Amino acid sequence: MSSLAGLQKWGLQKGDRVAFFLSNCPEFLIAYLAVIRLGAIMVPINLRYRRLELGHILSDCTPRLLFTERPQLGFLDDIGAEKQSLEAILLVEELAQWQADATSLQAPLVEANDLALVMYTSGTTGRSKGAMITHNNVITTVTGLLAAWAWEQNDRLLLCLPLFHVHGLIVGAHCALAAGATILLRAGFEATKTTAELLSGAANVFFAVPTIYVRLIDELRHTANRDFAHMRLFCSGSAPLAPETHTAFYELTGHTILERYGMTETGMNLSNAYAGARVAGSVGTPLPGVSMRIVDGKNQDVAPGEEGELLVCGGNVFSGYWLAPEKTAASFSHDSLGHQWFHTGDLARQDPQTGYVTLLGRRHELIISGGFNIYPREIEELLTTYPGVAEAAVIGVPHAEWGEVPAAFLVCTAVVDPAELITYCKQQLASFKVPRQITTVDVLPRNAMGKLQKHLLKA
Ligand code: MCA
Ligand code: AMP
Repeated sequence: MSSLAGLQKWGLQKGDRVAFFLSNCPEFLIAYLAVIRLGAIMVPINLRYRRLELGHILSDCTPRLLFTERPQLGFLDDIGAEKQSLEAILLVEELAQWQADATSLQAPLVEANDLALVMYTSGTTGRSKGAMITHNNVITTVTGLLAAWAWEQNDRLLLCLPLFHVHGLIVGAHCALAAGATILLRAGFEATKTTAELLSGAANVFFAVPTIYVRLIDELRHTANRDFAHMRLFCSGSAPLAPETHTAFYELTGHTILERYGMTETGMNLSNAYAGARVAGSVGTPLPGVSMRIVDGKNQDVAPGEEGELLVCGGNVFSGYWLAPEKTAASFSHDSLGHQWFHTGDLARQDPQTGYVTLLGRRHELIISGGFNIYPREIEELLTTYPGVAEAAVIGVPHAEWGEVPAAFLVCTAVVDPAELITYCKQQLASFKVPRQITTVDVLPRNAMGKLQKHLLKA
């Protein structure tokens, strides 16, 4: 009996979308692999998403099937017409009923450029965009990482990151599966439990976002046993790892975190060396199969050592945004040889001597909180739908644990109770996007053209 045959018997076809709104569990991976083996497209959804985000994703990618678990059903009840494409909801608790005799299976030919995933990533326009990720994109990232990080069959990865993002799913699960290694899959990160498990010797590889390292360091400061001699690799990514975190972790554990840099649209791009230098504050050099350039505002390569926007090209780069050809076109440029370069929006500088790249910030207004992306525009649009809020501006403010958190500045035409406004936001949006600070101002700073000057709010 197999889930693959069960999904085919149900009628799942090549190109169909299947949304996953599910916690980490082995069934997540089993069903995901079945879906993509049938040539269908998996659409993972962040479990913290609420009405606005869920409604947008489901109406945009029109899945036939949704894979979820009982505790999430209430959040789906909040959504109306946006989920009308769904023909069935498959509950993880009932997966056994979806099995069929494997001898009936006739898996279609799935080719390198077929889509495996549409992953929604925060959008500059307030609505998130579905990044179309092909099988070849996944394979390129996985092949690069297997070589670069010396994956072995007897590796044991402790995986606490959510499977609904590239970091947990592709960098974590896919690499471990491709190496034939073991995955110790956990529902999430819990400082005390995860520390104990890392110390137990059960795992030898660990991937995390900087917030998790900050919490591990906190925990280790109160732990007598800090023997991590069995660990082969600690990696960090998804947000900038503060050099202080890098140093503190080394001092406590004797391990130097290997930092790497990627994006939903591109998989993994650059990495510090496994065997060579792991430089605090740097994301290293391009992974195998990835080419990079750093360009100025006119799309010309900057002089060595100068700052510019990082562009990437390679088999890892996605094939565009779902149903959004204009947004796709705006994200790429072509060089004189006809190569397509993806504009990451990340500002970078490359050390002319070592080739190591340092990320310096972002061209767009992206806020990264604990490894989750937040685009201010989405929050601003919601805030101005609240009675009495005439204008809203959201910026990221530094935060020791989360890296950054959103803060809102409002121009109001009536008295607005901040607590009620926060409750309103929480009903519609993932709670990590809800502003941590709300400040009422008479006017928002704008330049002569009327453009909002967010740097003045930061100041
Ligand atoms: C949870 N909360 C957060 C965050 N996570 N607030 C701000 N930022 C966050 N990231 C809030 C919840 O909304 C909740 O608030 C409260 O904290 C407790 O929630 P809980 O679920 O218990 O939090 P947690 O389990 O402690 O989660 C912290 C975490 C998690 C483990 C750091 O955020 C996490 O797993 N982050 C990793 C994300 C990731 O994998 N990113 C990769 C994407 P309230 O009580 O108000 O409801 S980027 C990517 O894939 C690219 C390709 C790359 O480069 O890797
Ligand atoms: P996402 O679209 O969620 O995949 O987030 C991608 C963004 O996360 C990148 O464009 C970077 O801005 C940021 N990012 C990922 N890894 C790192 C890193 N090691 N250091 C700094 N920023 C990072």
